[in-house]
Amino acid sequence: MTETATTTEKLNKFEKFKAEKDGLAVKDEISEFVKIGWEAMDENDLNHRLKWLGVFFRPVTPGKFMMRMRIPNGILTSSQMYVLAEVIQCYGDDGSADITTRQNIQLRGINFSDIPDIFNKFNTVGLTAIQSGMDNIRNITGDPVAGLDANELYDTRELVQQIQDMLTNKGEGNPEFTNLPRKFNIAVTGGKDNSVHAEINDLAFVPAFKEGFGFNVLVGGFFSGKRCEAAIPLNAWVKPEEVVSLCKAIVEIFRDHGLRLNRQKARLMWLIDEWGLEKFRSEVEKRWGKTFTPAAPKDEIDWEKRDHIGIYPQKQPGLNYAGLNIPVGRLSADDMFQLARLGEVYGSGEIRFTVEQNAIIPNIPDSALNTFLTEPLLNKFGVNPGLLMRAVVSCTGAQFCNFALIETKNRAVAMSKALERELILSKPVRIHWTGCPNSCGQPQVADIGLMGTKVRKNGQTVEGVDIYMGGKVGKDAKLGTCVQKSVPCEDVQPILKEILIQNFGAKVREEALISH
Ligand code: SRM
Ligand code: SF4
Repeated sequence: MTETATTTEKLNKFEKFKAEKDGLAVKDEISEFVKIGWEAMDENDLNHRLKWLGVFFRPVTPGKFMMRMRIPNGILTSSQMYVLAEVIQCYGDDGSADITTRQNIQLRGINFSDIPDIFNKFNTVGLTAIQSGMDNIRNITGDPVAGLDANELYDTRELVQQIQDMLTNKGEGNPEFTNLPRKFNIAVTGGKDNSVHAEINDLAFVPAFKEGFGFNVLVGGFFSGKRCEAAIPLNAWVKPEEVVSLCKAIVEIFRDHGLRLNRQKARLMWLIDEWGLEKFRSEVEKRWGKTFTPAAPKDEIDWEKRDHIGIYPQKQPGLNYAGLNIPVGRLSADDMFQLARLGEVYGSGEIRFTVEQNAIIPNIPDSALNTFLTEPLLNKFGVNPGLLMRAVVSCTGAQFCNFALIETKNRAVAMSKALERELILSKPVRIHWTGCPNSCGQPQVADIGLMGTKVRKNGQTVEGVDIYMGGKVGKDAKLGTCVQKSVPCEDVQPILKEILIQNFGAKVREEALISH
């Protein structure tokens, strides 16, 4: 138990239920819960503690649960993908999956009584969903083309796996980290284009040379309904072999000293504010047991961010990776079987995900490319999509999320298609939709971000958005800001059209002009 929590009498309700019973305790109780049924469960077990197992009760679809996996570095084998597809296939139209903005997969439509069996299936292929929600460390992101990219500086795969293994006790659950003050995000980037949005993580490692190759450390990045901050430099440079122990030290500091009184002020940056960066840095040094080497004066992020959509040669001669555009990350069981099959037949039995909610199939030989390109799945998930579709990102929204103020995913796809019909674009424009100020769809990193809100129109309350602009990713990443508030969703399309024309060089299609 933390200093902050024990020294106060006024624990918020989340701290109270965590103090009453450890989140991970539900691991041993799941068979009992299944026996009594979810309707009879204690409210905190159902709504909150199950998230320590990656199981989410969905008030919008009661009885149809969501499971959030952990997919370190966003990499799955085809066998793992088959298992995930089999899980949701049982639920007919209710079964679906989403690729998330953390290179991860969420499964939907899950019947509660099937959960123990599903965990057994996960075990057979080395999958885990442990500690993926609530006050735990989220999926650890890494470079999506790690080990494939001729220009990469560091292959992040093993390191990301090691961090996950340390924090989750190899996927079994780690009692040391079951009671953090709040969620915690970690990213490791190994390429020159910052493919993981390092700047919006609580802890991020970006490539930098000092005494050889290593990483500059960034801390405190986060989005919340109350406040959004880009991560700041810790003025520390570490060698790759020091990353795991430093992650441990920083997460321990957060666990033991993070602020817990007010849940809206509990992310790592609030502790850094309270202590000041110098004190935070020196407390981390003490916990780590080493003195920091000051940061390298410059990091190696000096490329524009790539979206990885298309066919690209790998550093291995004769091999290619294919980046498939999965609109807003939504997958059916059949799509997943097909992706797994494509990975197996054409590649090396591997599928990867990006933080833009797309998929990559690596290791396709030159000789197989032409046949690969004739696969029917590529008609749905193209390698050369329209310039808005290829970059659209959306959070879950009202279909499944009870925080949502608007429907997002269907709207995002429909509007991208409609705008592509009206406009000729010369470059991709990254439009991110998010259903509420929690910002899971990261509107602040987008060229154009749309954040769900409720607005008044003609005396009625209707779904609307606040519009963000100016987000810059990759080199010199910077967060966008709100430029227009409270636009009813039904009025958004013409406003986006105008923004695309004025700010992104779009031209109106002649056919569109004629049909007007
Ligand atoms: Fe998120 C809560 C979905 C990435 C900030 N997020 C939620 C919940 C769990 C709320 C709930 O219980 O319904 C959403 C689940 C809805 C559902 O059924 O899918 C949810 N968040 C998502 C996902 C699935 C959006 C997506 O469509 O991709 C992403 C899952 C990532 C993963 O695999 O773990 C997701 N969430 C993010 C990100 C983006 C990121 O990490 O880069 C953020 C902003 C960055 C950050 O956290 O600093 C984000 N989610 C939040 C917050 C605000 C956190 C805060 O400090 O206040 C909440 C609310 C909360 O935690 O209280 C939240
Ligand atoms: Fe739900 Fe809001 Fe997150 Fe969208 S941004 S998934 S609506 S919590």
